[in-house]
Formats: sequence, C-alpha cells, structure tokens
Amino acid sequence: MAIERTFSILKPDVTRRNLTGAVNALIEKAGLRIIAQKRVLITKGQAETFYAVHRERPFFGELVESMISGPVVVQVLEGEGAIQKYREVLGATDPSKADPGTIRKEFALSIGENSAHGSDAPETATIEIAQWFSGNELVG
Ligand code: IDP
Ligand code: MG
Repeated sequence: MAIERTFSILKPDVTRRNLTGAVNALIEKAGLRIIAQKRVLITKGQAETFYAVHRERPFFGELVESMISGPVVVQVLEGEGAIQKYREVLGATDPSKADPGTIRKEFALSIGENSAHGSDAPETATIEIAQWFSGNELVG
C-alpha cells in the first residue's frame, strides 16, 4: 500500500482535558507519523466551511459551537494507507460503538465531543490539508 497523508483534528474536548499527548501516543503507536501539527483557535466561519457537508444535519449548529469552544490541534499524519488506518485508530463516530483501544473508545465524551477528526478519502484529505497547512510546513 502507498504512503499517504491524512488530516487530523484533535478536538476541543481533548485540549481542554490535557489529552493531546495521550492521543498522539495512540497515533504514533499505530505507525502513523505526525509530520505537521499546530494548536489553533478556529473561527466560526472556518468551522462552518470545514463541516459544510453536514450543513443540513440537525447537529450542525452544535458541532460548529463545539469546534470553536476551545483550541484544537490540527495535524497531518503520514504512513502506509494513512487515511484508512487513521479511521481505524479513531474508531466509530459514536464512541459507544467504537472498538477498545481506539481514540474514541478511550477518550471521547459523546458522539458530538468525540475527540478527533480524520479525513474519509484521498480527495477530502488533500482539500483538508490544504485548508490548514501550506506546502512549506510539510517537511515529511
Ligand atoms: P466522522 O467524524 O466519524 O467522520 P461524520 O459523520 O463525518 O463523522 O460527522 C462529523 C462529526 O459530526 C462527528 O465526528 C461528530 O462530532 C458530529 N456528529 C455526527 N453525528 C452526530 C450526531 O448524531 N449528534 C451530534 N454530533 C454528531
Ligand atoms: Mg466525516
């Protein structure tokens, strides 16, 4: 399988509880390399753009408010089949359905505050990485 890059966000529930390092340990244990990372406070507009695909869903407002409730850590992860692998490391969207050892099973508070985001396909990974990192911030 090819070396890929995927985009990750450690959500405000993680930074609030000082769990950045604990989540990163699971990422690295899975063989994914954190090749770029920064802690930022995102604007409402940025959150709405990022989750635009969910605009019509009933939880959209709650999702945006939760993403701007505190700092997030945006990351680029690299590795063999990184996109699918990180989805596996994340676990199911609903933490009560996530497998043991996954980020969401270990750390998530609820389906809304579910600790981390990961791109779902190569196209979205490319778009999401470009939204948060410039080329010269990605040194491998
Ligand atoms: P994903 O993050 O596993 O890809 P998506 O379906 O893309 O899941 O949803 C994006 C985010 O929206 C989820 O991570 C979660 O925080 C939030 N979300 C999804 N479904 C619900 C829901 O039913 N209630 C509240 N929040 C939800
Ligand atoms: Mg998604």
